[in-house]
Amino acid sequence: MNDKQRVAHYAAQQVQNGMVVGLGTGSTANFFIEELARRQSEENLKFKVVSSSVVSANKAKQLGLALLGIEHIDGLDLYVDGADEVAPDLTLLKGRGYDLVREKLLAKAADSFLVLIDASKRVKRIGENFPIPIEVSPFAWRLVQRSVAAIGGHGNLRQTPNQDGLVVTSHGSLVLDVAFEPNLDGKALNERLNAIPGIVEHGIFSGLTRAVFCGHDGKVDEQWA
Ligand code: ABF
Repeated sequence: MNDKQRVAHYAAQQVQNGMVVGLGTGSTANFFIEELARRQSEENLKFKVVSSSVVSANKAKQLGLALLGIEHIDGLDLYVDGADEVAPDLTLLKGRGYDLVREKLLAKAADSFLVLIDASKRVKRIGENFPIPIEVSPFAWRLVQRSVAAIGGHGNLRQTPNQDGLVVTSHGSLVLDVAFEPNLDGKALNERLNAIPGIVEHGIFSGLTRAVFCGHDGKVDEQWA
């Protein structure tokens, strides 16, 4: 079992009968979904799920989980997802899988948001390893690019993997991947990006995390907010 699997199995123990559970997106979230399906069939655990992406929704359906539409819920008990970077104050960078609008919506709405990582995701500062993904309305991208440049960010529209077009998210947004000067920390950047019109959502998750579970060297560390 690798660290991502271990931490996903550990987090699945937090799910109790009757809960509505938000499913994240990515390889760690996939292990979590599989473990929930195992608990449903082997332990007769009863719960419902809501998904942050089409990919995770399809996986949940295939495994026989009871899936609610995000538009039909008015809250959820738990949201469990991976992250690309985690800073010491539990600010996150997410969204390299570009479903960050639903991810942030569920993280905010959940009574508890649990983040599952391995040790490679820990950073001193958000933006250390990756640019910040910023979803923009297609007509707004040039003006947003100029606004982020004014606060020290430089980046371009995300291309498809074979570079033959632009990435378009499931809600029809484009994605700017933006690198910022290292003097701005995640919290400050979050506030500045929240104030720019034309940004649909961005990948900094500040003040949302309840706990980070980190798998490393065969064990799991918990860090609570
Ligand atoms: C998505 O998957 C993203 O928000 C996050 O960027 C990423 C984590 O992926 P993995 O678990 O595969 O490392 O949730």
